Amino acid sequence: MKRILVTGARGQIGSELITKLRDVYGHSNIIATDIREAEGELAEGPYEVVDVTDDKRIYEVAKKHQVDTIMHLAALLSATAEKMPKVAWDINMGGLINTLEVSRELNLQFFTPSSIGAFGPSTPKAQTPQDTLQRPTTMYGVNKVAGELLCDYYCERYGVDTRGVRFPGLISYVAPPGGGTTDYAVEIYYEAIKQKAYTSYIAEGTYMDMMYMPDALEAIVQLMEADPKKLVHRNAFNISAISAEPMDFAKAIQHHIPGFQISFDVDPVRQKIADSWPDSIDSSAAEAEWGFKAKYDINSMTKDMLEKIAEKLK
Ligand code: AKB
Repeated sequence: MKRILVTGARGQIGSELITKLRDVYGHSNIIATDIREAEGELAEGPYEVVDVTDDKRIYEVAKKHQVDTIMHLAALLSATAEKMPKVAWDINMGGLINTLEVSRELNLQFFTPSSIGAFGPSTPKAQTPQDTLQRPTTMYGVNKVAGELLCDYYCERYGVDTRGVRFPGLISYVAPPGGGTTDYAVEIYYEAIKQKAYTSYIAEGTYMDMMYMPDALEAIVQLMEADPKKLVHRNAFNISAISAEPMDFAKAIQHHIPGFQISFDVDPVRQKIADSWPDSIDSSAAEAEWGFKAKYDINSMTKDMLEKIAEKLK
């Protein structure tokens, strides 16, 4: 049975990952941590306030709770990182090396997500291969590529069992994403319910990979449980479910809300980031090495998102 310390527990992934891990491994075995105080369901289990730039605090909490795994989620996303590149470097790289060091010292298994942001304009755009050119042009992308390499380094050099995935834009209804380029694909569902209309900051025809949160959470658990002998890659696996542009979301929503209208007011900063990312990525290495398979497509995800958000906003 695992005992897992999760950083960034109040973020978009963390708030749902904690619930999933508590279901799989038992309530008391999941130590949620975040720079903010606990709120809602998170407060019902073990919880510690941890700033990931404070290496001593991470060590103290990991040791106190005798964890055997760290899932390190705390990070600034792409659009925020573009606004504050130096802060992004300090949090994203500082947090990563601190959690890797604690994993080395305490001999822990380690997971951290990379992203489609680890690719850049010179990367092949369609069905981006697992192993390919990675020359991103954003601070977030620079952090993600450096992070992938650092995780491989800790595995090779110190034998830390590091594993990761390159997440596409994640779509969920529990906690909002913050500061990402793909956030429009979450906002569109809330505005569909509230206003029957959405103004997209990403231009029509801009394809990016997306995934529904339940598939993302299942992928984390599956990868961490995978037989290490079968892993050729580690940091980080391409995983994908949906390649879509804003009109694809609009059409899927119109199926349930026929009067839904989409318009465009493009944000040049986030559009530039989106244009530098792949249109779709190839997940065949993840499928072959640990059995990754997404369950949700854009239609099944849209149905569930609209039902859940309507319920939430009642
Ligand atoms: C972002 O848009 O920054 C994230 C990501 C794709 O990593 N959602």
